[in-house]
Amino acid sequence: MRLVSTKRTVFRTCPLCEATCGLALELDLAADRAAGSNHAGTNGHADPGPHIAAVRGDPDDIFSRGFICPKGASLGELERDPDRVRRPLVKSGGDFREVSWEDAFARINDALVPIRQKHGKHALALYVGNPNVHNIDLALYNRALVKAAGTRNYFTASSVDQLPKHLAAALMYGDPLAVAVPDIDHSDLVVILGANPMVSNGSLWTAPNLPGRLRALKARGGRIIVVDPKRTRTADIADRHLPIRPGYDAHLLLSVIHVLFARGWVDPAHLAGELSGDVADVKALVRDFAPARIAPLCGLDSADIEDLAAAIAKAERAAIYGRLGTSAQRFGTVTSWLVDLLNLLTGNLDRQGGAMFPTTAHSPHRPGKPPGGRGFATGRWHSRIGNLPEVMGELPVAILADEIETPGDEQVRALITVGGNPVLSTPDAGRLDRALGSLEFMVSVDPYINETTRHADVILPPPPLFTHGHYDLVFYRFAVRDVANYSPALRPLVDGELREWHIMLRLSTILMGQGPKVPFEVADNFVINTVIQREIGDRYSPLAGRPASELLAALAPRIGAERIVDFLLRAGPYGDHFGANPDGITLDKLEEMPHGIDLGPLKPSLPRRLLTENGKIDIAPAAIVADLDRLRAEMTAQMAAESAAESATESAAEPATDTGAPTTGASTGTEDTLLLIGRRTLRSNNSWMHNVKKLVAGKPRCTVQMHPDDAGSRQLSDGDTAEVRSAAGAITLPVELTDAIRPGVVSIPHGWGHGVAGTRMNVAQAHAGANVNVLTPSDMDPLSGNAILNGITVTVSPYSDK
Ligand SMILES: Nc1nc2c(c(=O)[nH]1)N[C@H]1C(S)=C(S)[C@@H](COP(=O)(O)OP(=O)(O)OC[C@H]3O[C@@H](n4cnc5c(=O)[nH]c(N)nc54)[C@H](O)[C@@H]3O)O[C@H]1N2
Ligand SMILES: Nc1nc2c(c(=O)[nH]1)N[C@H]1C(S)=C(S)[C@@H](COP(=O)(O)OP(=O)(O)OC[C@H]3O[C@@H](n4cnc5c(=O)[nH]c(N)nc54)[C@H](O)[C@@H]3O)O[C@H]1N2
Ligand SMILES: [Mo]
Repeated sequence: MRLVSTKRTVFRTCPLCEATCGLALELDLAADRAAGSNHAGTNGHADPGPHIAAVRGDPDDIFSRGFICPKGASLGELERDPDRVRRPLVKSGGDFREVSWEDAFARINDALVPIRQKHGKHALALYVGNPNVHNIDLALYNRALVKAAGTRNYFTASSVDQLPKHLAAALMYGDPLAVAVPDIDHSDLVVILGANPMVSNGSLWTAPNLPGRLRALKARGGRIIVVDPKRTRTADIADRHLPIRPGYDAHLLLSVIHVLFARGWVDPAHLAGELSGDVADVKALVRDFAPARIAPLCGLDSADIEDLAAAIAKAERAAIYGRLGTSAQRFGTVTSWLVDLLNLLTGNLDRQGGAMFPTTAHSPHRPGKPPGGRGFATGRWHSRIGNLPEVMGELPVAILADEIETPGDEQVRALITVGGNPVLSTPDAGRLDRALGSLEFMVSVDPYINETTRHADVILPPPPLFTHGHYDLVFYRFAVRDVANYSPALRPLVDGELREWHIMLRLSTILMGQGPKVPFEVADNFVINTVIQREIGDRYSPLAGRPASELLAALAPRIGAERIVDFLLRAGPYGDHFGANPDGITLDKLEEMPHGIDLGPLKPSLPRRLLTENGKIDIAPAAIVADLDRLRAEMTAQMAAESAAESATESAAEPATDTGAPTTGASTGTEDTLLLIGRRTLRSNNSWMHNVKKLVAGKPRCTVQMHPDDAGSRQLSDGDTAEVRSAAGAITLPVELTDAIRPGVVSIPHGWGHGVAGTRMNVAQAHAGANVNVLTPSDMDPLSGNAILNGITVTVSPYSDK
């Protein structure tokens, strides 16, 4: 670690989204000193620096080649934010007061230990949010906290996001992390369902400058097809846009597969010998899904479905990709399975230019291991409320409020949130907000006093960005090239700052009953030893049988998260294997390569990486096939209801209203209901970057977008205030007219609703917006437990406050 001494440029991988762009940060020490002597912010502390004077894309970054987005460009403002929490806060008499770390942890120990003694370990819940996967401290030490807590009530942002994708992968390949990504740089066709990578920069598809990569695909004669109820920026650059009715992607894909069978276009090619389950069984499953029958449900023409099938079948190399709009909806797991199935049945899975499974420099290296593993199971435990199965060790966050509010043994009475804002990001948010207010004790590890953390009794702030190293442990797993890039810490901690791995270990030892004073080294040595033992105990590891003490000595003097990263890299496929492969990667070597190292394009990896019990791909997992019954039942009911409605009105000339499906079941839609979907905007990152002035400047972005026809029939004009109401609640916000959205559908972004009392986010307060999750009922995809955030039945009407 070097101290900053002059004005200089440093290179750092952006930690904000999944694209892992390289940033060139210009640091200015003089400005640091000036800021330090001039003013302290609302948090009572000056920005501790180094001061980021300018942020540019790093043109030499081996992966992003200079690309940057508005979020990355505002990293300086974000770090300097005077509202940020910089010292531990404890609530007393309703107000937060700064305390020392010792006092904060003592308070937590005194409160949590008795609650768990009296009511058991399940009385404490954990909620872990999105930034945990963008941060080595949290990503690597989460496990210690979860184990120490031992609670079944473990919740994460995954159950409002991508759990269906993991579950489908787990059931097909035995591995929830076997997420296939479009090999965009070599594809001839990419079909994008329910994702808007031109704005989101891609998700479970790490490809910095995705806009540029999509354009390059077109420039070499490739095609893009987008399936989305809205003509998004991604749809704008596509060759074809199919404005599907929300929630009908599964139907569409079943129908596409129907066409493939009908036309004799099914050919798993190189994977034909790796399948468990009969392709003929899939054919039987899609028998009822002829385009003529399915297209009206999807709000499309049957020719659209035929054309889509033909485009995929005819393309030399195609990749089908589905994201949030196909995941956080009522058939999330079924749809995620169908996306992979379609890649598989057209020979596009695991081959160049198709959908491929990334390998990373830090993933376990197991040469010589035959395909197969232990398989995958859900439901190792169930929730107290609703008896819902655990999936990947977690329960659906949609039941958190219920677990807090429903009296009984093992009722949730205390909560720890780590880098999450569930009051804005999870369903039935109004209820959750009230429920958090009723907790006996709450701790938040977070840099803001926001809508969620204002309920905390203790807030523990992360230290500034520059005090910790960054390596993208999570998103390189989904990257379209094999890359490695490490950004070291730039300065040591100053008094009053604590690394988050320390915070996690402190909380862990408190929960293990060892009190708040166990030396960090002791707990940390335990963690690294667990990691080392797991590796050397695997007979296929390049480190099998090596003495732990030798490896530990070679990692010195690193400690904490960086030590674990070094270990994972050195044990990985390109690692130095602690001397056995002397030219291999170590963290020291990466530190000398500020623009990263490119380890090449994606390579086929099946059947080697399959972890199913029989080492084959389960093409039609039983649990998913069973859920198709729900889809069929709903479809039958809906078709009956729609044909009844049609013959009742006899009016074929009114296509503008979409009866849709209600919150989950079959249609009860009436003339004036609309279907609500979500969106992201370039200058926003979920809920937590709205306190940066330059990101919220300009026209309000938290609007309800609607088609002019839908607005007109409701006497609404552009800019009017509307009330949007659902079974769960109501919000008011401005109307934004756009013909980009499908009639019958409205779109509202999430992460807004900052106008509540008791927060400390002055800029966000002034650009409050409304909390869309007040409208989302706590319904979920039954297989994964993922919340249904898209396709919510709402009414929209003019609002008057009289
Ligand atoms: N600028 C910015 N970037 C971000 C984020 C951010 O907040 N801002 N958040 C990050 C996070 S946490 C994530 S998970 C990713 C998400 O990245 P994406 O998956 O690209 O997510 P969205 O941009 O929300 O796109 C979802 C799309 O699904 C469409 N949709 C809604 N319902 C349906 C449906 O039923 N069927 C179909 N086919 N489409 C539907 C919506 O219209 C929308 O265009 O973005 C990440 N990147
Ligand atoms: N209606 C609707 N709801 C949605 C979505 C949608 O499309 N529509 N999208 C969903 C998706 S994909 C996601 S991922 C979730 C996100 O849900 P959450 O993860 O609950 O929400 P975020 O807004 O990402 O909250 C991030 C929190 O972490 C804090 N934070 C930021 N950096 C750090 C750090 O370095 N350390 C710590 N300890 N804390 C930090 C921030 O202050 C903030 O409180 O929202 C979901 N909710
Ligand atoms: Mo997300």
